[in-house]
Parts: sequence; C-alpha cells; structure tokens
Amino acid sequence: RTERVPREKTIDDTFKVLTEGYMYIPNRRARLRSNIFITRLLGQKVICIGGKEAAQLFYDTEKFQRKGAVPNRIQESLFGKKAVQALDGVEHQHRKQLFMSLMTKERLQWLTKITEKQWQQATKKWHKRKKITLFDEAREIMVRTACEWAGVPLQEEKVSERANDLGDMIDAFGAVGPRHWAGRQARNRSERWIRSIIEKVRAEELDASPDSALYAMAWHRDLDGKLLVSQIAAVELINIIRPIVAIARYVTFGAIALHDYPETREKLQADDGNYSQWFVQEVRRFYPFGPFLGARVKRDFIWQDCRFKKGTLVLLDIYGTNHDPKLWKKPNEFQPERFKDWEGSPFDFIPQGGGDYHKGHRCAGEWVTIEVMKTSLEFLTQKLDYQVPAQDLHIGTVRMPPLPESGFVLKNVHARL
Ligand code: PAM
Repeated sequence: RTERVPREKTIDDTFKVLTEGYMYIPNRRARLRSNIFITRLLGQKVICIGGKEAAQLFYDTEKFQRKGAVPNRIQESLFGKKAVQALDGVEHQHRKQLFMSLMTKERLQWLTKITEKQWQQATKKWHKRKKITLFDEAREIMVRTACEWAGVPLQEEKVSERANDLGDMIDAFGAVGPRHWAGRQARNRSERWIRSIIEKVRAEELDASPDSALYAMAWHRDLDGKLLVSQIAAVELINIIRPIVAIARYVTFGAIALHDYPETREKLQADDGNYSQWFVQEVRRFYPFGPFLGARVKRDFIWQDCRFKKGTLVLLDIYGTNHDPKLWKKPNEFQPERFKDWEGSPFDFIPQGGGDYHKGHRCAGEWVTIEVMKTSLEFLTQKLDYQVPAQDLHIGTVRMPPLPESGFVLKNVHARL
C-alpha cells in the first residue's frame, strides 16, 4: 500500500540532513511533488510530512505521541530529561498547564516592562563603546529579563557565564561533536545552579514571590499530588528561562531584516499599532529556527495512501510549511504586510509548533516570544540610533540554528534624540 508514497532511495540520509539543514525536507517535497515521503534517518524508517493538512494530522494526539520521539542527545542538551516536551496524555496536559498558568495577560505585561527596562539599562553605556555585537548583548539582556521575570536571583558577575551556558544549550540542537558536548556541559552546570535555587526555596532559605515561575515550579504538584523531584523542577524552570534567551536570535534576525529591508524600519518607527505585530510574525515565518518536529505513531492508521505503523518516527516540516508556496504568496520575500490577511490558522504558520496550546505541544512561550520581540525591536528602532559597518549578514539554512558569523556588529550606538 505504501508503494504510491515517494521514497528516498537511500541507506541512510542522516548526513544529508546535516548538509542540507532546513532545506532537507522542503527540497524533497518539491522534487518529489509530494507533501509526504519516506526516508531513513538515524538507522530507522522515517515519514516526513509538510503543509497545512500535515500539520493538522501531526497535532492529532490520538494518532501521535511524543514519548520516544525526542532523541536522547536533544534531551541531554536542549530540553532536559523527563521534561514537558516528551510527555503525553493527561500527564502532559497537567504539566503543560503549569506553563500556561504563567502566560496571563498581567504577567505578559509585566514581562514587557522588564524587557524595556533591561534594554534601557544595558544600552546606557553603549555610547562609550565603538561597537557592540547585538546577538551577544541581546542574550545577556534576555538572561536578565528572564531571571527577573521568573524570580530567579542572578549574580551580576555570573551574567555572562549564565548567558553562555543557556545559549550553548540552544546552539547544540543541530550539532554533532564539540558544539553538542558544550551544550551538554552547559546543561549540567545550569541544572546544578537552578536545582540549588529550587532547594533553597523549599528549605525556606530563599523567598519566592507567589506569582513567579520559580514559585510555580518549586511548589507544583504532579497528578499523584507529589512535588516534582528538585531535578525535574529545575529542568522545567530552565524550560522557562532558556527559551527567553533564545529570543535573542529572533531579535538579531529582526534587526537584520530592518537593515536589509530599510522600508520596514520606517514603518516600525511610525508604528500604528499593527505593524510591529506583522513585522515580528514575518521574522518568525521568514528566518530559520525550528527546522522540523518529531513524533511517533501511536496506533496504525492510513493517511494519503501511506500506512503509518505504530512506533514509526514522523517529522513535520516546520521551515518548509512556513515557506510553502501553496500557503504563502512569494514565500521567499520578506513582507510583513502579508499578515494583514492571515486568518490565524493554528496549522499554516507554525514557527513554534502548531495546534492547541493547552491540549497539544504548541510552544507555551509563543506569546512571550512575540511580546519580547516587539518590545526589543521597537526599542532598537525608536530609542536608538546606530550604524551598521560592512559585514556578512547572510543567514544560511544549513547550520542549526543559524546565525551570521559576526553576530551583527553595530557601531556608534546612541540614544535617539
Ligand atoms: C528553546 O527551547 O530553548 C527554544 C529554542 C529551541 C528551538 C528548538 C527547535 C528544535 C526542534 C527540534 C530539533 C530537531 C533537530 C534535529 C537536528 C538533526
């Protein structure tokens, strides 16, 4: 029955994922003219799917599970072990609710205030420096913002070390070799740091405000009524802090977009209230960050003439769905205004996953990402003047995750008058 489904004739394509990166699935979808194809990765049969209908299928929790889908190397570096990303069913819903409970309007507004304050403080001294590297600075600003919002104490002399560690975990997700091992070591250090803070809260040696993420993680009870072991509470608190640090990359991409498409800068400066939303949405659609997501077939079913057998690994094409010519006009052009007409489907625009926040695995931090990006990019355009020295700002689609070599150097940064 699977005969009609295109199949990559390969013994194993893992190497090609590393050399083609974000384009591995989209290249084959285009060449095979199919939203579904079969390949082999990491020694197993894998079904790759992309597009809106595929995303709809992928987020059907009757058909797919996350247990066994997140490779150990990603757990050891990016997400942590026994974390929310690899849970299913009622256990997942209960843990996910812990994250969603932190995403109220009030808390998001508070986060926006902190973000703006941290940009203000950080940029105060920039006029004394000839140049700054935006990505590095944004990472530190995000560590400060994330820790303040989460209620996690952060020693001044540790800021750059923490920023490096949290950054290294993110930088490890598509890596083999030294970059991967750096991510593991960074995770071990960060878990020790956060675990000791959780333990201090529980021992009442450290005060946690009841509306902080620190408090929520330290005192969360699982479905059996027990507190999380401190190791897992630490993993989940890092799952709040680290992804906020990851926003530094989107902020850098946004700043590069402002430079590459100068007409967008003027529109953002004169923001009428809608443009900043369209702009950050387009940054998240256009630039590569999450390449694809994985899940395993929970029970046998057939979709588009393909037999999905229980246990098979299925990859959903994130980058390719956000650039799907069937879903987006001129998908390779940067056009924030396209979001004026976007209907808000949970399945066609999926930079941070698709489907339902509460029931599924869509990123709980998507609103945080949007708000922090808006605040940061509005600050850059409305509060600062700077020059961009000659440098290669190309954002490739091979390295996972990508970043221009320079990290985006800015010079003569001054407060706008
Ligand atoms: C965070 O959690 O810190 C937010 C940033 C992480 C982006 C994660 C996207 C990664 C999804 C899947 C990883 C697949 C990598 C496979 C490499 C061969």
